[in-house]
Amino acid sequence: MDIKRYLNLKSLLALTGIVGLSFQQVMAQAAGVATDTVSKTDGLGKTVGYYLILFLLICVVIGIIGKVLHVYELTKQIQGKKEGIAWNKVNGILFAVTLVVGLYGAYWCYTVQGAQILPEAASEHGLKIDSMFRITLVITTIVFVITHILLFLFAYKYNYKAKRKAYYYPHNNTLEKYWTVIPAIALTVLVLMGFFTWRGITNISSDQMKSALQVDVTAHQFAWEVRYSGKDNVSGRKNYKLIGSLGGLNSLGLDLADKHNYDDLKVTEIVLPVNKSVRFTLTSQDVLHSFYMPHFRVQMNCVPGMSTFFQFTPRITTAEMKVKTNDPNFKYRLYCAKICGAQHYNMQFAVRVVTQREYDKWVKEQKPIVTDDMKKEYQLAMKENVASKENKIALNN
Ligand SMILES: [Cu+2]
Repeated sequence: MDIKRYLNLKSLLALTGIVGLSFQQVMAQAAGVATDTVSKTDGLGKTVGYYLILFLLICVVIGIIGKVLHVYELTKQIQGKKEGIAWNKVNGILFAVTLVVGLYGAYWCYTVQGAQILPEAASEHGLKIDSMFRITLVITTIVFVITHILLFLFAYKYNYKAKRKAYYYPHNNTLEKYWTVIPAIALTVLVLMGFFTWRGITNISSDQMKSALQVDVTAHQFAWEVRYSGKDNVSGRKNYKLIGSLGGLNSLGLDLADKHNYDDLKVTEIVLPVNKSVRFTLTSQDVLHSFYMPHFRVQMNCVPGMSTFFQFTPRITTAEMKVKTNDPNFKYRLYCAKICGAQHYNMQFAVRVVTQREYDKWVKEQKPIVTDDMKKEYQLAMKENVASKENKIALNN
């Protein structure tokens, strides 16, 4: 998204009326530019351009009002009148207005932006995460509304009046106890809930680990390499020293001395059978990446030099989700959630949840990751290795 295009000089000049365009024309222009450039991806460009210009316009209007008021006060002074504008009253009213506008803003966010929230969690553990999210949101919303009403209403109600004296009230132990103990209990409950939920997700017995479908994921700038573990359900060994070996064919550094590698499958789409546990083993070849599948409430860092894991059970097929979201084009996706470089936004991978039968059919069609060319190169390398060893022995003798 090229922000400069939205903020081009012409728009700004038009905004200040120098080239005589009306506000509506500027808006239309900004919206037009935005739709041309980003309509293929989403509507974000329009929103950014529109609100940026709106913000600048509001700033200009506030500036003008400020100047007008300043002139008004100066005039009063020249006329020798002491009382200009009752600023305390104005501030008080502004506080009251801020309260109403702010609370409406919060309500607007809940209804308009809240409607854009992710659909129902598509994994078993995701339901727990969502309920935790909801509880936190309800508690914080109640606290937010109460404290903000008190904050702004008091500022409005008790604005300075010459005849009114402030009530001196420096300390109250009972109040201190309440507003220390109650938030402490609430936060402890929330933190413990988070702790036990996360433990429930990550604490998996070794039997459950082994019985899960094993998928090995390697992240690099800027793509995902996904490898299914094949019939033996064991992903073959990898070694970073072997990356680029076998005449450059071994991009993942597969160790072909490990037999588990030969039935592993290279896939261009993650297909998962519904209601079956899947275990992703994650790593990175360069910088930090983050394995992020929002619909399943899954996120885990991919770290160079080590393996991380995420095991979960999808519970809604893509077909069912299309019906639930009323979107015939609905797709699950894997994203990168760690800004890893210029093409970071492009690190996407298709994910599809299907029935067991559809999965069995799909998996049969997938090609082995170890190609015939790789096998040839490996055999050649082995022969050379043997020959050089024999040469060494001969030389030593
Ligand atoms: Cu990234």
